[in-house]
Amino acid sequence: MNPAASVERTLVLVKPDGVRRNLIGEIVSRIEAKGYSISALRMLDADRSMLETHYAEHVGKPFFEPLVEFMLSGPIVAMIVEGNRVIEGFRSLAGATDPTVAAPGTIRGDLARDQGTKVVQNLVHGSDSLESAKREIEIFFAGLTIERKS
Ligand code: DAT
Ligand code: MG
Repeated sequence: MNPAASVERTLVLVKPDGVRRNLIGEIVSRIEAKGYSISALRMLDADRSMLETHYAEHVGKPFFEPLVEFMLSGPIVAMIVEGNRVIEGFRSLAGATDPTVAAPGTIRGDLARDQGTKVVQNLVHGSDSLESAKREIEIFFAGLTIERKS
């Protein structure tokens, strides 16, 4: 535990399976119920170049092309979520990558399962480090400056 950690921002995506299954509200609700705030939100159709940048670490893996195709298969929702230790906290809310073993109580554990597809469909993405968060926020919210009056 590191209680002195400062406020962070993370990039959360509701993937096409989450949008298709009408789970945007459920996912947003879990994030808000945990106490994090949403500082930006948009729905979009990602394009291949955004996804190749976003998932650059996975280029060359067998699931890479199915992953990109899946992410292109429908609209997604991108959010900037803010709070102390939110990067780690959202990944904990999301649960393990493989929804079959993701713990009950997590988004993936409660709401997703193996569909027998080449790529795991697990409803959400969350940045895994400060560096990834900064990089990924720039992909989905290029040039956005967040200013709040209060
Ligand atoms: P996470 O989304 O939990 O950060 P990741 O970055 O390792 O997981 O992988 C990105 C996505 O690719 C993941 O959400 C689902 C898919 N994926 C990962 N590993 C996979 C595998 N071994 N087989 C099929 N799909 C996989
Ligand atoms: Mg990842």
